[in-house]
Amino acid sequence: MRYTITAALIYANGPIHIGHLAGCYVPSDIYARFLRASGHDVAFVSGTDEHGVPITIRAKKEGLTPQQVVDKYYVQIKKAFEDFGISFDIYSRTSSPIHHQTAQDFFTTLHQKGHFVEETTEQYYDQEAKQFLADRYIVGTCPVCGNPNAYGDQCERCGSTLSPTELKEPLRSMLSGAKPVLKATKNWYLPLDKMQPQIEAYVNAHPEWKTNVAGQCQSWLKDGLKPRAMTRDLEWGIKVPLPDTDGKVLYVWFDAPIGYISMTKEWAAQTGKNWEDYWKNKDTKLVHFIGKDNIVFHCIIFPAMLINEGSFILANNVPANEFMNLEGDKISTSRTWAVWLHEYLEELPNKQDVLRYVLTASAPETKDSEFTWKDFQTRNNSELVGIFGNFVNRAVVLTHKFCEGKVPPAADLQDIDRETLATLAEFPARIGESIAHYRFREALVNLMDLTRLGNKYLADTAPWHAIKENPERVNTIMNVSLQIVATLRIVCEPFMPFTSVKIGQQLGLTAETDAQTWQNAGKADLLPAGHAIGEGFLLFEKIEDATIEKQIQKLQDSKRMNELTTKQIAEQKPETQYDDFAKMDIRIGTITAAENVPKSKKLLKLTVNDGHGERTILSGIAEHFSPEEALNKQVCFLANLAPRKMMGMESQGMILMAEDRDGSLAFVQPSKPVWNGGTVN
Ligand code: B3M
Ligand code: ZN
Repeated sequence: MRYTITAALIYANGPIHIGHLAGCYVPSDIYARFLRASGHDVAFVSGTDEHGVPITIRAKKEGLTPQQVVDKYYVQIKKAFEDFGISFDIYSRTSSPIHHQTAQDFFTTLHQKGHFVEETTEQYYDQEAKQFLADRYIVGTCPVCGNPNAYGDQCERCGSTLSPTELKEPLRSMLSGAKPVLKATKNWYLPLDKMQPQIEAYVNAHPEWKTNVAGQCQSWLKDGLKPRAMTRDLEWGIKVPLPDTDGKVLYVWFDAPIGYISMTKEWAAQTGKNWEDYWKNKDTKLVHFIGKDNIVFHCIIFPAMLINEGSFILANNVPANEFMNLEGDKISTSRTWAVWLHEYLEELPNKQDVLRYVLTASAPETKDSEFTWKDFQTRNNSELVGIFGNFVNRAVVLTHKFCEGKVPPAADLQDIDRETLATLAEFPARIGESIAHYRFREALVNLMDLTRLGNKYLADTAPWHAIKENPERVNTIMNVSLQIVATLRIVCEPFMPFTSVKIGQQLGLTAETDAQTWQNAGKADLLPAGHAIGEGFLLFEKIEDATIEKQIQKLQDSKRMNELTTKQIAEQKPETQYDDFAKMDIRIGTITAAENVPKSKKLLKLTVNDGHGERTILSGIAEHFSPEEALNKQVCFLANLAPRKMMGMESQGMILMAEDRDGSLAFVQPSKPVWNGGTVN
C-alpha cells in the first residue's frame, strides 16, 4: 500500500511548543514510522507555511522583513523537529520556487476551468499606508465586551470572533493609526455554496472519521457553505497569476495545502520517485494530520479545490486532534504560556522520548487534554523508569550474569513460557491495529502492557532463584525474556525511536544486522540462540522534584514578565471641560489609623486627618496593602464624594491610587510633605 501522510504546515512566525508536537507531529510520526516498519511505501511531507498575515504581523513586531522572519523560523522549526525525531521524508517551505509555481498553476487551472467567481466588494483600506487591511490590522471597540483594542477578526479580551464591520468606532489601522475607509476591490471566490452537494457526499462517505472531525464538518455543512475569496489584497504572498492584479496575492489557505503537493514534488525530484503516484493514484491513501483549528480547511476547502481541479485523490482521513493545555491554562505564544521545544532539550537533554511518551499518553485525541510537569515526572519515574526501563535492564543484565552475554537456547519450554510467548505474539498486531485507527493513546497502553508482561514473567519465573537449583531452566527464561525485549524494540520504535535504537545497541543489533519489521515482531525466535548481546545501560533516569519545580517556576516567571510587558495603556476618556474637573475637591490628608474590615477581603477602613479633623474612608486596597503599610501615608483623596455606605459603615471620600502595569497599586502622594487639607488643583 502507498501512503501520503501530511502534517500541518506550521506558520514560520515563532518557535514551536509541546502543543504542536502533541496535536499533530508526534501522532503523524508514529503513524508514518509504523507504516514504514510494516513495509508500506510512505511519503511523509511537511514544511513551514510562510505566507499570510500572521507572518507580516510577526515581522512588524520584530522589526524584520517578512522574508527575514520566515528564514529565521524555518531553520529553528526544522531543527526542533529533527531533534525530536520527527521522520519527515521532506521538510520544505512554501517560499520555494517550486511551490510558487505549483500554486499559481493550480490557480490558473481552476480559473481556466471557470471555477472562480469574480466579485467586487468593499474592503477596509488604509489611505496613509496605501494598502487594504487584513482583518487583523483593523482595531476598534469590541461590540461584546467594550475592549477598545479589539482586532477585526477577534477580541483578545473576551475571545469573541469578529468581523471588521462589527467593530465599533473609532476604528484605526494598525499600520498607520489612520481611520480605515471602505474601498472597492475585486477578488476571486471559490463558490463553495454551489459545491455543497459534492462536499456533503465526500464527508458522508467517511463515517469512520473521528467524531470531533465529523462534528465540525457537519456543523459547517448545516450552516450552509459560503463562497470564500481565494485572493487577497496583500503584498506578502504568491502573486495572483492574472493580468492587472498588482497588490493581490493568493489567499494563504489556498496556497498552503497545495504546499503538500509541491513538497511531494520536491521530494520526488530528489529521490527519483514519481510524485503523481502519491497524489493521483487511486490506490494511494492520503492522510492529513492537523490540529482542530484547521479542520474546515482540510475537510471542506482543500477537497473542494481538488475536486474542481479534477485529477487528484481526496484525503482518506483527517485525524485532527483537539488542543493540549498546559498547567491549567491554554497554551499561548503571545502570552508566552508554553514549553518551547528548543528550551526543553537544553534543560532536559536527551529526553526526547520522555516527552514523546508523555505527549502521546495524554494526547488530545478526542477532547482537549492537559500537560502538567507533575504528570510528566510521574509518567517518567513510575512508567518509563519503573516498568519499561526496569524490564529491559533486568533482561540484559541477567543475561550477562547468567548466560555469558549470549542468547541462551530455549531447550524445554514450560507452560508459563509457552503462554508468555503466545501472548507476546498477539501484541504487534494489537498495537498496530490501534495505530492504524489513529488511537495512539490506546496503542501506547498496549505497549506498556507488553513491558508489564515482561516484568511479570521475570517475577513469576524468578531466574535469580532458579539459577541455584536449575541453571538449564534459566537459559529458557532468559531466552524468552530477550525475545520480549527484541519485540519491544520494534514496536516501541514509532513512539520512542531513540529508545528503540538504544535497545538495539543492548541487544547487539543494528539496523543493518536485523530487519526491523513489524511482521517479524512477536516471533519466538527473533533472536537466535548464541547471538551475543551488547552492554546493558539504563534507558531512562529518574527525574527529581527540583527539576520539575524549576520548570513550573519558569512558567510562572515568564507569565509574570509577559503581563508586565503586554498590559496596554488605557484609552483616553472622552474630552472634558475644566468646569467639570473643578467640581472635584481633591485634597491632601494623612492616614492616622487603618484596620481590616471584618468579612471583607477588599476593604480597609482608613481614618484620614483632613486638616479639620478626622474622617473615615473605606478603600478597596486590602489585597494590596496591610493596615500597617497604609498607616501614616500622606495621600490624595476626593473630599466631596457623596458619602456611601459599605459593610454597615459610611465612607466619606475616596483615596486616589495609581495602578501599575502588573495591576499593583501605589498611593498618589505629594512630592514633599504638605499640610493636611491642602488642595490639589
Ligand atoms: N499555517 C495554520 C497553523 O499553523 C496553518 C496550517 C496550514 S496547513 C496547510 O496552525
Ligand atoms: Zn471583547
